[in-house]
Amino acid sequence: MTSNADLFARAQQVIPGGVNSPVRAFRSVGGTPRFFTRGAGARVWDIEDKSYLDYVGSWGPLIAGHAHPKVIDAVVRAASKGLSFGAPTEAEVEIAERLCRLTPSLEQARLVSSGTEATMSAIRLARGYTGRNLLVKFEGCYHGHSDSLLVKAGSGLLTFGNPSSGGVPKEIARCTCALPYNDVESLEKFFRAQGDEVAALIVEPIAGNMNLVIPDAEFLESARSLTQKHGAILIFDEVMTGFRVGISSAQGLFGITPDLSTFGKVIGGGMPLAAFGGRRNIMEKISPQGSVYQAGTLSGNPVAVAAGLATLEIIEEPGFYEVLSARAKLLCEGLNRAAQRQNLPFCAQSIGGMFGLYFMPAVPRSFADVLCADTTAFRQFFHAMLDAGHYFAPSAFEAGFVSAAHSEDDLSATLTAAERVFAELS
Ligand code: KE4
Repeated sequence: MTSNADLFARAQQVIPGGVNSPVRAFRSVGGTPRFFTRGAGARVWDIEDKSYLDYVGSWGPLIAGHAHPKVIDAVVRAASKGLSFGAPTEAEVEIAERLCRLTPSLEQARLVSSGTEATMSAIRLARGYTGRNLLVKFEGCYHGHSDSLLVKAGSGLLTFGNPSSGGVPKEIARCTCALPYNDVESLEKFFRAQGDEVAALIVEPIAGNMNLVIPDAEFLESARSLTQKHGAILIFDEVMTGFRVGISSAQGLFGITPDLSTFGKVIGGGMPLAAFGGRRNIMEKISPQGSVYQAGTLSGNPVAVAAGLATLEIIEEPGFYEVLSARAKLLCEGLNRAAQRQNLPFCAQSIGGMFGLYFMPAVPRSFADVLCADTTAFRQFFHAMLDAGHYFAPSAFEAGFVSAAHSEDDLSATLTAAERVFAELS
């Protein structure tokens, strides 16, 4: 039988870092990534046929659980009729109609194949619509890997961004300003100085890429009022939060209407499908109707759309989010109680079907807070839980996810394992 280690050594010969997306390489937790062979419900199996309760769910898409019969059936039926046409299909109209029905801020939507494409396109659209260049993002938020978004804060609040990755030209980074997340005062100060130059402000309305950070309502309300006042486009990046924190996503939870939104993950149910959308008078600027070019060979791919439609039908079932939220809450409350019994500086919180685990005394409210977490303790927790058959995100700076397939018995098994691990850590 091939081992994970053997396969990882082989992979590193032909794939950079042995993985097709960096976080999978376990660099921040150390050790050998698990090469999965199959998933069913709340579980995945690796190449050594070891099974794990999965709290990553492919980083969010698997909200219905792995290989959900309805999703697999829809994918098989679509695939049996052909994989791709590069021409419009009825299913694309159906999913766009469903996205617009479920998300009142969407009057039109364009389908793409990844969250990166969705945010990159939404930013280009906002720049084309406003005729401005400046983009505002927030430290700790991740919106995919397009050049304008791989930018970190400059030396001072009102200075331009610097590239956070090799290969990003300084000239492009200068068009992006990275401000502190959940900091109203900084946001107001920036807009007072440069608000009329801003094309768009893009934000994770609930952050999940610095671990879970739930902002104050006032922060998002300020983003909404300041962009409105200065004629800038407010983009809610709901690639992770979309249909994850509730049927109306984060914008519904907070009652804030963005100008544009991006979606991914859940709407594809595990297949390459994402979308951007918003007000009709903005979306009409997109080619072929308008002057802002955007395209994709596999955009709206019928097999991916079939998986997405089946998933969106499942999440619309009565009581879906009540159960999902209750399961995530049960996990976090159980972890908090177990850590308290060991007097460990640990806390956990959830919102909808996503959660954050923090080796620190209180839940973080900012990127600076998150950086104070004990990453060594997280690393020890991660590997001890992995060895016990419970797979959490291999980074202290990622959110976790439960699915509708996680039963109370599954969560109880995870909490029993965590009790033992916390005792070892204390
Ligand atoms: P993709 O290009 O990976 O489909 O989506 C980019 C993206 C955009 N916006 C938000 C809010 C996101 O969370 C993401 C991707 N999330 C990461 C998880 N932290 C994907 C995992 C990975 O990079 O391998």
